[in-house]
Amino acid sequence: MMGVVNVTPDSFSDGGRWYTPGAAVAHGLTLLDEGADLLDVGGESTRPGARRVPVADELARVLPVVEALVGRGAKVSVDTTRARVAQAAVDRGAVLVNDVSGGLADAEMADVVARTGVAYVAMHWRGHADVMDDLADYDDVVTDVRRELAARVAVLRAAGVRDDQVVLDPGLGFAKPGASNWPLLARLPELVADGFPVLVGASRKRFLGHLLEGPDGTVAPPLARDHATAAVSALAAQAGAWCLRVHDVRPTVDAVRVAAAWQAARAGAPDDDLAVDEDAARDPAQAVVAEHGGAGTNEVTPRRAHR
Ligand code: PMM
Repeated sequence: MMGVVNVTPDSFSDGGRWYTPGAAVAHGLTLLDEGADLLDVGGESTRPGARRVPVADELARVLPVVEALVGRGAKVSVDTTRARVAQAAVDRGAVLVNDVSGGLADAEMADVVARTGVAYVAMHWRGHADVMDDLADYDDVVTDVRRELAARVAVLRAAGVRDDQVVLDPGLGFAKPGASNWPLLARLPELVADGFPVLVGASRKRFLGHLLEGPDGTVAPPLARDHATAAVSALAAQAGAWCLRVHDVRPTVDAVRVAAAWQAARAGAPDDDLAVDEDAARDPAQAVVAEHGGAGTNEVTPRRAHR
């Protein structure tokens, strides 16, 4: 389970709430208490239409929070499309680089990932937030996303990144208008079958707001999408997702435990196992993160969690 710590004034989901370093760190610690295995610290909003943040501002937002959370024993990932920010965060103990551009925004990113050896999330992306709504033409969204992610993997391999560093993400909501997100979820096993751990970031996204529209057609606001997020997360876990990126951690932890218990019962596990096997009943990322190194080590091995 990856808990989101947005150090931004303008994210669609929680913009401004954790903008000071103190508030961001306190929020991260709360998410850990609620069951997050990893904290994803980001300093640039990717909401549709958002303008780019200067690199100096992104560094100033993210680095103190990464450093403080690593110092408190957290496993930290950095949500950035910039190689320079990724490198600086890894230097301060981040164990994963979460790049919503899959390396397309910064040609140096693959080299940083290869050199540092950290885990790397390559998300499906077609362009920055200010233009992505115009880049949403697909023949078949699932096939196209898988093909474009495979192209990113080829670039990573050519730069020397090992396969066991790589996690793939279908990029829900990124150049994906409302309805096109559902096939990506319903056909998640196809992406899982491509052989890399898969991260799903459905949390509070607009397609859930549309699903939960009121009778007068009002789109449900981001903070009213957490129950739907938990439901999607449970289904995604059951479909083979390795990691779920969420804002409100507790409901999703519970929902994923339900999915894991259900799956274990279907596989014929004895009742006792269902009652006591905490690791199995949580997201598999928990077990992986727990078994690798202490805070400040760069050891998260995505491939180990793959099922
Ligand atoms: N979504 C957002 C930001 N970062 N990272 C990954 N890997 N996958 C996502 O779906 C994703 C992401 C947008 O949500 P936010 O602005 O509330 O963080």
